[in-house]
Amino acid sequence: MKRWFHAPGLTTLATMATMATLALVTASTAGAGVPDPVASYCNTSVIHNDACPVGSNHVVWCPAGDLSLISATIGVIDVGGNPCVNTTVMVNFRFTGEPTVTANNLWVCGTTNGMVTLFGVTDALGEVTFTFTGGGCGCLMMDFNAWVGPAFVCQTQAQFCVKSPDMNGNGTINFQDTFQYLPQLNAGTGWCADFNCSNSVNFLDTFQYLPHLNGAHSCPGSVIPITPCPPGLCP
Ligand SMILES: [Ca+2]
Ligand SMILES: [Ca+2]
Repeated sequence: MKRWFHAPGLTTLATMATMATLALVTASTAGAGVPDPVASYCNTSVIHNDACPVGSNHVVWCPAGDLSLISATIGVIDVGGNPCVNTTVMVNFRFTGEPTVTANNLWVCGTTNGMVTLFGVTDALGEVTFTFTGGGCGCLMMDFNAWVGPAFVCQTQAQFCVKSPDMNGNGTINFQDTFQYLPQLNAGTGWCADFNCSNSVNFLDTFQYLPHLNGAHSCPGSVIPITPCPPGLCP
């Protein structure tokens, strides 16, 4: 009779073991794909295609995108510590800033009043990167927040010191910009016209300027709202 009692007992143990295994599997996959706002990250950097010091926040950019770019990288990590791959991320970007010359503007391609919402899909590292270019000379402030569906991922902000052949920051390069370039060339100095970051303005900067003028480089976009930057942030 004991065997009859043992058999149901073993069956119960086996069932309990199976349930425990299921519980473990459920626990290890419960967080898969759910972004962890602590482990996830929002980073910014400059993709340098200019002679300004690498690692600085100085950016020589052109509306056509053929100079330096500002990049924003979002890394989506789930609560299990794994990258969320092939995941659609929505990012709300906001740009504000202060042109060096009060009468000018700052321009960010693809934005409206400094705002744009973009979508991207993460790669094998769980990362997605967006790049920006524009025009104008001055201090640019960028902030953004990222979401996967309704789940918050990360947010950050950064400041950059930008300058451009589009000196007046209206999104296109033409004679109006030349009128602003020439006085600084004649003076031999001026941060905004020093396109090769040599601390002087001369024919080398003119060589930098002319292809963008001759190509009438431009992009669709909008002037960004003028907001005072931290004192002393940019030259
Ligand atoms: Ca212009
Ligand atoms: Ca120079």
